[in-house]
Amino acid sequence: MPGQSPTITKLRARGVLAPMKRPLATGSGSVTQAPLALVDLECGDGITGSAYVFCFHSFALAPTVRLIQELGALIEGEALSPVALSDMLRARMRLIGQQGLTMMASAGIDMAAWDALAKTQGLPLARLLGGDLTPLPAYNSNGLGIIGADRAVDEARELVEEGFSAIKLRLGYPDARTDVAVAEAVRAAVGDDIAIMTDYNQCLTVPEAETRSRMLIDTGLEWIEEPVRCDDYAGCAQVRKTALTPIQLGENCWGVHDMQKALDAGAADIFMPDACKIGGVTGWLRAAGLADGCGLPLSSHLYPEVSAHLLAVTPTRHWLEYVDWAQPVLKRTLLAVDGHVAAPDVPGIGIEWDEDAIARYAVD
Ligand code: SMN
Ligand code: MG
Repeated sequence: MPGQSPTITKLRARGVLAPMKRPLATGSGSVTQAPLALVDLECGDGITGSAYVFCFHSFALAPTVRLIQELGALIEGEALSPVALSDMLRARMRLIGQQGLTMMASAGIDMAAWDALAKTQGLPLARLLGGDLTPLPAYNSNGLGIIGADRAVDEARELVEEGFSAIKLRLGYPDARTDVAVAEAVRAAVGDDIAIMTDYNQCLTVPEAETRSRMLIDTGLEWIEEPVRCDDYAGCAQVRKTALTPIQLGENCWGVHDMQKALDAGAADIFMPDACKIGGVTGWLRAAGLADGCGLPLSSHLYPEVSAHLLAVTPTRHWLEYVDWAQPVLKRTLLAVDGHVAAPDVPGIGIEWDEDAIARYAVD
């Protein structure tokens, strides 16, 4: 009926362990397979909203899938109104707190709900939100882990050849001199026109981070990401005082409330929320408002499929992080053209499951 939201009839979740073309060794552990919780939200009239949650560790996959399934009891029969649903789940989770798996499960549902809503209007999510499908500057964040200078040089060249003019190098070797040597080798291999982001994945102490950021200054890095523990906002602010390279933070902020605390502490020059940890599409839109308020450049973390839509409506948009980790279970490929990625011109986010692949990588 015109003016009425469809009703959510069924929430489904299942887990896959997808193979990664390039496993990733970071300063805080390795990712060799992509544990993905796949979410499907059925809303009647043949509309199903789909999204995935990247669970980081295989041990977190089954609990996340189970948690999403359990939340079905709270949302089945409700109207497909993503903001209202998201606020309802937050209120229902006040006693346990919306962090970790509770936030990831809620955000997975939120992304699937927005996908379904956009499909009911026959619009790409970016257009539903009032934006367009503009190509966004993207960096190739696949691979380039802690693999030594020789392999990093080869991989950096391959990543650029995939159509990108920006890549991300993971650092955090046992000694500072190796960090510098690897960064210099990669810079020499790709040349000065390629942007090189770096990521420490929280593995340094504050004094080490201050030293290493100084030692890396001549490599011309785009940013230094998560140099110290992600919730040590005061420590991060300290590093930022002495670093001449922008400090990037945000992938481990749980919701806009964490983001606000990080900003209040002066912890970052630039910010990169994770579409899931920030609270799905609803959380991202609130983060984009915060960033706009203080002129903070916003990049995305993982989830390139939905982030391409979200950055399209982010006034201070900066870089899209491109990873192909969900690609094995998706029918549509997000393509990079001249270092840019655009959201596809199809209804919703554009996530279409490859059911044969899902059957192959399914875990119970
Ligand atoms: C990262 C993300 C997810 C798993 C491992 C490493 C990394 C990034 O911090 O920002 O891409
Ligand atoms: Mg990171």
